[in-house]
Amino acid sequence: MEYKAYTSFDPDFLWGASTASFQVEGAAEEGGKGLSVIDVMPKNPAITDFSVAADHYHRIEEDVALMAELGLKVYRFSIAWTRIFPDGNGEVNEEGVAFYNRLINALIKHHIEPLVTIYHFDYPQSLVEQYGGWISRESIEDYRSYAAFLFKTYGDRVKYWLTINEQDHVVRIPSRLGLTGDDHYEQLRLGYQANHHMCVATALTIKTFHELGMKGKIGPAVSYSMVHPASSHPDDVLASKDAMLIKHNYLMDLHCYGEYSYSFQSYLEERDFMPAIEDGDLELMKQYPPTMLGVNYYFSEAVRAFPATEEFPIGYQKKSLLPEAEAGVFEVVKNENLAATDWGWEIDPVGLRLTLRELHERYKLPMIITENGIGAYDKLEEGDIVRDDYRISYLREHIKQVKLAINDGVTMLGYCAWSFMDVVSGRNGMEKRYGFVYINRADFDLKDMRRIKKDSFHWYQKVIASNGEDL
Ligand code: BGP
Repeated sequence: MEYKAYTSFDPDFLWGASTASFQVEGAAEEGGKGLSVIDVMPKNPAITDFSVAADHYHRIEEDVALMAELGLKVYRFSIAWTRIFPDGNGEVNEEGVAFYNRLINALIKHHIEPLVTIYHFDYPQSLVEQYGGWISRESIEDYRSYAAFLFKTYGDRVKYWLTINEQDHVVRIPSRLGLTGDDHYEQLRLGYQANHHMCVATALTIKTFHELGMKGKIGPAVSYSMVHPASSHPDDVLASKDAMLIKHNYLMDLHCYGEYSYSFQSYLEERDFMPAIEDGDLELMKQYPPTMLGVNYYFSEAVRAFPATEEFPIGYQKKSLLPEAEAGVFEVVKNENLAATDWGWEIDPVGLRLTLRELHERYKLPMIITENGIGAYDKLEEGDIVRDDYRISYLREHIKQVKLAINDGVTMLGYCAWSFMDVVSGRNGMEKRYGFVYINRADFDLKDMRRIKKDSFHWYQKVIASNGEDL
């Protein structure tokens, strides 16, 4: 729909940018920090690890000054669980507590709202060793009590909280659960049990949030994007609806309604994936839903029907990091209408508007974009120039669609680009950059780590200063 009159962004719209602890901080074994599943992951010799990252741990004052110069209204970052509790439970590490106090105080001093992700992939390795981590029910209380500690310690200054980042990815990427071995089926089965525990832990944490009388909002940061039908053939349309369910909506239905929908339950039962559920679990989720939603959006996908055959029976999944094909359900295909990034992620700004509308219609929660951006091979030119016009154009087109979604009636609290500065990409090391600020290091050569403002920095500065009018 096109509009004659456009609503502008609210004057208190939160313009922001994001990072995550393990990708930005470095100092992986300093300051009393315990090991996380990320630190013990087998190293990929082709790409950089996370041990130094962007060295943010040693440079927060300098980095926050750059955030202030950019004009950020909000900065989304995650707390490394093992900086606070090196073993995931038990003894508190005061040095870690002090580090985040310094960061939060520096942000407040510059009038930047902190948006805190309680846990973003870097799960304590010790909890995996103690009882298997998220696949055990014991994980629920440890997460809740870690979150409660954060509320009590930082809640006087932090109003916006994200519970778990991209739970769906944690469930499907075995190393993020601390699982080893190569039994794909068993890992998936355990993944659904872990998923259930994470949902109960989220609801209990939201309950604690209310009981402590915390002001502000709380909810998960979900990876959610449209899955388009590859054609108007009804079988493809059905495949897209089913893919939306088993990729995204199953989780949102649990968080918001405490419900394994009938069709998702059938899907799980047919594959023998149904997790153990205790009495009261679903009621608890129903009673304590999120009060806001963080949305991570990079690309959309297109799917066609993938009928089960003798060769590909029900239960067959095409092996990839995230599901690309499921016999009897869907198969991801190239969308010929869209351009893609160098890593094949299809660029779909209108898909963002559709995503926000879909979420609004289904769950009616205020939302904040917690990640949106383009990974690229940025080039540092002489004179400290990075001409990232492709990034400007990607962000501009997506922000326009956020504005249109607001015109569609969606409640948006803010927009955080991924990422504030270059961080180590979750899957592709340092060669895939997302930031407004260039970090002068390569995959294996740390160089001088100096911070350099890219062209997109100056562009976003104007966007924020004009409250989204000057795009
Ligand atoms: C999301 C994660 C982020 C970030 C981003 C980009 O899944 O929440 O931590 O890494 O994806 O992904 P990548 O770095 O793999 O390109």
